[in-house]
Amino acid sequence: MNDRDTLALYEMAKARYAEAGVDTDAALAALAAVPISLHCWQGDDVAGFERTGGNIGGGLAVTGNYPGKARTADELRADLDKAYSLIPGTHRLNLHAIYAETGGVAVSRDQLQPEHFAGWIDWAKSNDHGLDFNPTLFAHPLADDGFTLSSRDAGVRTFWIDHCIACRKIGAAMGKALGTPAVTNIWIPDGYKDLPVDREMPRVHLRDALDAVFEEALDPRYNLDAVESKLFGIGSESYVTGSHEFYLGYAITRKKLLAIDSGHFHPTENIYDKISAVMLFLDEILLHVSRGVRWDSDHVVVLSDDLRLLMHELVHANYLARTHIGLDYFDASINRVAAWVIGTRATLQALLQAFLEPIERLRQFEAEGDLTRRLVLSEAAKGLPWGPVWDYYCIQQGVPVAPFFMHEIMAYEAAVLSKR
Ligand code: RNT
Ligand code: ZN
Repeated sequence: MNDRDTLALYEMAKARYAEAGVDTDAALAALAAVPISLHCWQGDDVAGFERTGGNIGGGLAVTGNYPGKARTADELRADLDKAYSLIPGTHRLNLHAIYAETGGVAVSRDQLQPEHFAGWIDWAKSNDHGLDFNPTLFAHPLADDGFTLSSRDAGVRTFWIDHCIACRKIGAAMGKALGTPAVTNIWIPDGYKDLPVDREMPRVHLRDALDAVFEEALDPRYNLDAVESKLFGIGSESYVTGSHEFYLGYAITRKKLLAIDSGHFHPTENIYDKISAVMLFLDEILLHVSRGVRWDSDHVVVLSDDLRLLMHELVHANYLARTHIGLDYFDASINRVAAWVIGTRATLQALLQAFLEPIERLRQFEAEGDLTRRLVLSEAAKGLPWGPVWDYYCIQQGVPVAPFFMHEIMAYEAAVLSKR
């Protein structure tokens, strides 16, 4: 198939959508305006550059040993450049504190400075990527017993409070340099493998520690704070301090962003139903789009019903301007550049499908109580030719259509990744 065929198919699809009352050109313009924050940690299995030889910890697990993972910041940036070149649109990068570039000098996490991210900021500026940021409260001796901000040890809490404060300032420096606020997201692994006797005390510590972290107000033009809940992790199966209820209450009372990760709820619980509930009480949210398979397994995001229903919410309840969309998964069993490209493209495809829904007619049936027609039309809409619209978008944005982007990834693997 060549570009001319893609264009001809697009014209047919456009006519078909017009019959359904949908403007495909408007949908593509809307899609082009939505940035996705790619997570740097897919490129090196959440290793970072501290080189302490410790475990990832934090109840996280990366499986697979596909060759070619990035070992340095330059390698990671080169891999990201390749990924962005195969994804339509302009997108962001989400960094973790362990990706600091300290010139071979060990810098304690509570001492990190914006200058340790100068390489990332320069790269982001020249490539038009906004940056987002995360303190790293795992893979560290002071996280080894499973507790950080909610530790019963005041010294441990202070270390992590100082790390989070340092990270907020780094986020603000990124936002100021790039002219778009960094979302600095705090996720902690804290929890117990077995049944605690006292479930309250760690949560009191966490509330107070977070209040200390956020004591200094930062300009929201530069930095936005988010807090991410979780249900359980490996080694924290019985209790997690930072549960959904904890952070929902915290985010509402402290006016923070709530980070909602699709893998952080019971396996049959879907985050798409949570958005319209929490948005009534919060200004903005951060999404970690992920895919749990039976547990919080962080599989590569694919175009699933869950993802489509999530994007339907953002688009049709008009939440896009209040939602920061990030990805969060790590698969070391496949080509890591492909993993970024597949997951980001799936996320964008789900968004496109939402923009292409015959929403007016669906709303009308719902308002009239004609639930049969609502179901008939939403099923029929699945068969509308969104694929040619997507392919046209790829051509328009100068990236290859699927599955042909794999040619470039295979060439990159042969020339670069396989030499590592
Ligand atoms: C862990 C959280 C968290 C991490 C990243 C690396 O369960 O989802 O967002 O995946 O910070
Ligand atoms: Zn997450």
